[in-house]
Amino acid sequence: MSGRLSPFRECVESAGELTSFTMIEEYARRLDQALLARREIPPLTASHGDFDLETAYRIQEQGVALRLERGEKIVGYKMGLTSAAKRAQMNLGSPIYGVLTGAMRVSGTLRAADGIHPKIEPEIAFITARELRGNILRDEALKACSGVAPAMDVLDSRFVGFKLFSLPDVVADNCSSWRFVLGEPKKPRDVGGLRVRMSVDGVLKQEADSNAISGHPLESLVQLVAMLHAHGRPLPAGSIVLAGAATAAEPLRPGMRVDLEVEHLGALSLAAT
Ligand code: OOG
Ligand code: MG
Repeated sequence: MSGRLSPFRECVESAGELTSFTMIEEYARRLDQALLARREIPPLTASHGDFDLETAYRIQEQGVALRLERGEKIVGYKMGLTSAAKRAQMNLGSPIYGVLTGAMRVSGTLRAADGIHPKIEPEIAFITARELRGNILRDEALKACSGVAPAMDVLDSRFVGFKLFSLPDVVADNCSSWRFVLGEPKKPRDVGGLRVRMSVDGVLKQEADSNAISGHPLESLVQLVAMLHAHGRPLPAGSIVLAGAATAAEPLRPGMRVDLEVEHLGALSLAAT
């Protein structure tokens, strides 16, 4: 190690708050270019040093702004690392959120080769009918929903090997969001204690109780609303919210068919070409 900082880091460290905005824009641009070029990059904290979670959410927001400039629209949010299985798989510690845009939504089929190293995981989604903000109870959260549905989160990390990144890295990378699939919404009901089963090519690969998601999937919605509130934002009416994976994720490769079944909520399939 020469001990020399990169020219970029030197510039960031030399000029305080003003350049920290430049840093946020620069990191967001790098992640966006990696997404568009389907090219993995080293974790930001590995190449340029640590930054905190608040900075990470600002990088995420800036990255979403780049998508909105391309005409994408925000349709909701996803929670991540809400289950012990996911936290163990990624070796990362606490719930985080990312933004979903309409361009991320797919149904039926998906070209896995359009991603870098995609993975798929079983989730439960809420569709909200009323704005939610602040500190709310689970009952209030459920009453504000127009539907609940099985869903699959199709992740893709912009970071090398989909591993060895920190919590701020993954938050900056919009929580590895890439695509998502939403099942037919059902009338709101208690989504606690439901069997969740995900099969790949007809073989059961992941199975859990829905309460593996933060003790109860509704808790995840409650936590999202509180986290958005801490950033001065409500959860708008009409949002799609993915509660976070109930199990570890499976690699998604061309030719695979993935089936999800959530007890009482129905089934959902995705074929990767
Ligand atoms: C982070 C995203 C986590 C979930 O449901 O836990 C997530 C990752 O696994 O790279 O979407
Ligand atoms: Mg997920």
